[in-house]
Amino acid sequence: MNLSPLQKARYEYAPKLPGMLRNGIAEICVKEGAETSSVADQDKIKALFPNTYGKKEITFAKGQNTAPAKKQVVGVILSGGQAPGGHNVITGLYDALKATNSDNVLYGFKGGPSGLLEDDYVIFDDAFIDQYRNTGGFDIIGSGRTKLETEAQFAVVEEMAKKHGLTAIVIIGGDDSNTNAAVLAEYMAAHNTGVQVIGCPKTIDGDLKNEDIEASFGFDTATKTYSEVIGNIERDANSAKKYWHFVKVMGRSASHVALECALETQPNICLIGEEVAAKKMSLSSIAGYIADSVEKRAANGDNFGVAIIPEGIVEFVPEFSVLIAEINELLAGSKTDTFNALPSWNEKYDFIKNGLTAESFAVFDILPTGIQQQLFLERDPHGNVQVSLIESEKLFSALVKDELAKRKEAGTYKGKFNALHHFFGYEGRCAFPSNFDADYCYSLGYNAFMLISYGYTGYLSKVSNLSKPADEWIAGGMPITKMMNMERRNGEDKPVIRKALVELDGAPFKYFAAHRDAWAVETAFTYPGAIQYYGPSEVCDITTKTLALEKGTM
Ligand code: FBP
Repeated sequence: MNLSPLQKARYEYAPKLPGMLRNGIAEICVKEGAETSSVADQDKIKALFPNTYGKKEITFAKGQNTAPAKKQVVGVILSGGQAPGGHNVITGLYDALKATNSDNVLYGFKGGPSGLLEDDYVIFDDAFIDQYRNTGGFDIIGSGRTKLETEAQFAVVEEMAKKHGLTAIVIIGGDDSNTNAAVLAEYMAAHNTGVQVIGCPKTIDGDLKNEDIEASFGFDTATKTYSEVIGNIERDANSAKKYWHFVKVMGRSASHVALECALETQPNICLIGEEVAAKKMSLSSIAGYIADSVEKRAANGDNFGVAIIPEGIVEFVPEFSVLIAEINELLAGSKTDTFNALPSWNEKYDFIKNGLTAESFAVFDILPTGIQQQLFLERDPHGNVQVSLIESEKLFSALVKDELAKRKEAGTYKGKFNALHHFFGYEGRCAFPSNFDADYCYSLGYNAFMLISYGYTGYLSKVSNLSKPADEWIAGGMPITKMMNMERRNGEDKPVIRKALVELDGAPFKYFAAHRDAWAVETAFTYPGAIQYYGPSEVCDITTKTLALEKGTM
């Protein structure tokens, strides 16, 4: 295999563990804390998880290892979207497992949860693992979005576990996958299988976080990657002084990624979906807000700027959500065929006009034709509009252009507006993990094995105190049921881990809100540059601004 110099160097990088895990396996003891209860709906969650509810919070410490000697055969899966550092969770898990007993075995089930259902796996050895140390991507075993959630699937997993003699399963995933890990743990306990289930918190979106989980892995690297490129674009904008750049960044629903990139790069505009929903903003009021910045900057002779748009924004705009719901209804069942049979866009347009309420049609009608067509042509297998495919960066720049045309006519705006569009998503999901993510992920995996060897199940691997240097990090575990509440999903009440949206009274948003009016008018760009892997710690080991603000260290 041809290796880049950085790839070679990263193979040699020794990830930093929390201090209490550094003395070797023989000197890791466990301290049990208080019993836990779920964040809400305690009686209902307790009834659904009779075997795994209410367990104790645990932390590891330096001291004699008292875990029972037992050969461990562990299966691991990667679930959902890629996030930098996933390989290190697996290498950390492998190293702890082999350091405990060289006869222990680690299976990697391929392609996500489906690998476990279809018995598609590899057995890791040193040579295999060493090729993936400190590298980005999930290509070590692949990932997938199959949901592991039905009794029938659990029964298949039980069979697989029996077949391979699995003692534990580690699920590396986001809020949904870890919710399902908790349900699987309960199933395994209820059926006396002896198979433990441990989760690890992953997602670049940053929306798996709560009072116990300070950050999901991958968020640090992905946001640093996007911020590097946004900073480069800002510098280009400030050099050429002729374009407004509309940059969409990933984040399926929550706007944490956009907010962190804004804190890193100080753009003129950053929309936050959660604020849009709270203020019930309309598409035209958002366009007006951006146009105000364009107009003020133009008055200063600055016909350029940068606006960050979160991927999930449109679902937070109340009138847009109503429009989507009406379109889904309008095309339900056989009505899709009727619509598709109409020969021209003009006829389709009339069909839409007759089918929508006047309010929703008014919203539809201000959309650029390309977006209107996208809403009707690109649908998911259930016939629903695929909101994630909507090019919201183009949508908002078009709406701003229209608004500026009106202002030009009214004589208030005299500038030039040339927009360019970007979408940064996949570019950041498989970057070489930053030192933070390399260390954090390796620690999560190592720690997951410690939870297994001490016999815990239904726990999330927890590494906290993350705004401090790694030797001060605290390793332990938290019962997943503690993070759960009941929510209505697909017409049913379900126990789920609550998705963490941007908190409008949280420190990161407040910091942004306190500065954005100045950023909207001035050119206050900051240029974070590329992730640094080697060099002074204050350059290489910095955490996200979101974490620093949440922890009060910035
Ligand atoms: P996870 O929640 O599984 O971590 O994935 C998040 C994400 O990266 C989103 O930001 C994005 O909307 C989505 O995945 C894209 O999914 P896909 O890889 O299936 O296109």
